[in-house]
Amino acid sequence: LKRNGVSNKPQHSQAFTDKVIAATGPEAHPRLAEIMPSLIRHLHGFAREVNLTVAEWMTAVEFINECGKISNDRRNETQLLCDIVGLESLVDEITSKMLATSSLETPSAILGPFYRHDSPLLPNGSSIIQKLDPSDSWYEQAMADSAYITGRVLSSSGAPIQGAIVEVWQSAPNGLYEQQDESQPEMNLRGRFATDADGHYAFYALRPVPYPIPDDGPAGRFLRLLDRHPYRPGHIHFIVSAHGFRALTTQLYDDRDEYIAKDAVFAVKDELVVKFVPRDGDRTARWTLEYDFVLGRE
Ligand code: MBD
Ligand code: FE
Repeated sequence: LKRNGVSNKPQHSQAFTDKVIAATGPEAHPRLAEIMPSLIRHLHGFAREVNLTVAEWMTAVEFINECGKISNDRRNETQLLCDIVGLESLVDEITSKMLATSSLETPSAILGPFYRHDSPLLPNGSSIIQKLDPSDSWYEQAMADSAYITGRVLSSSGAPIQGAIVEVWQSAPNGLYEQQDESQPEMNLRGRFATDADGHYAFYALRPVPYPIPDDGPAGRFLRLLDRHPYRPGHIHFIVSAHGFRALTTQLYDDRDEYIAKDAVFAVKDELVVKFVPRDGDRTARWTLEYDFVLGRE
C-alpha cells in the first residue's frame, strides 16, 4: 500500500527536528537564530524521551494559559511557575557569571515577583515599617521582631561608594507583601536609602519570617501534584545601584530559618545567609544586622 507516493520523514526522527530548525530564514533575528535550534532540539528531545501524549501536551498548554490569565500588576503566576522549577535562579546565575568582573562582588539572587518601582526615598536611619493602626494583626508581631540593618556599599577594591542607592523590600509577618494585602498601607515595608560619604546605609525593618509563595493558583496546584511545600525562608530583597557600577539584585536570608536548605524557589546562596544579633539600648529594634554590599564596575 502506497500513500500518495509522497515520502516524508517520520516525525519522531532527528531529520524531522532538523527540518523544523532549518525552516528559520536568513533574515531571522540574530539572537533567535542562535538560540532557537537548541530550544527546538530540547523540546523535541523532551517530548520523545517521555513519550508525551496529545492530552498531556494540551494539559500543559491550558496550564500556561491559566497562569497568564490570572496574572496582573500584583501577581505574576508565569514567573512564579519559572521560579518553582528553578529557572529564574538558573538564569540569574548565568547572567551574573557572565557580567561579573571580580569574585569579591556580592552574589546576586532573583528579583522575584513582588518588586515595585518608585518606592519612597527615605532618610538614612529611618524605618520602612509604616505606622499602622496598632490593632492591626501583624503590627505587634512586627515591632516585637524589628531589626536595625546597616552596612556599607563598596567597590571590589574595598573603596566606599557615596550616593549608592540601597533599595529594599520585604513581606509583613503575615507572609504578604504590601501589594498582596489590603490591610497594609501603600509601599509599606519598601524604601530606598542613599549611602553617605563613608558608603554607609542604615534603616529599620523587620526580622524576616518564612512564608508560603502564593499557592492558591495553578503554581500552588502544581506544587501539590509534585508533593512539594510552598515555603521560602525569611528573606529581605535588595537592589543596590550606583553610577559606574552594575546594579546588584539580591536577597539576604536569616540563618535561623529552617527553610534555608529547602527554599521553594531555589534562590539561597551561602554568602547571602546572615546572622541577626541581639541589640541593646534601642527600643525601636531588638536585632542588628550588619551587611556590606560589594558592587562590580559597569
Ligand atoms: C517571593 O517572595 C520571592 O521572593 C520569590 C523569588 C518568588 C516568590 C515569592
Ligand atoms: Fe520575596
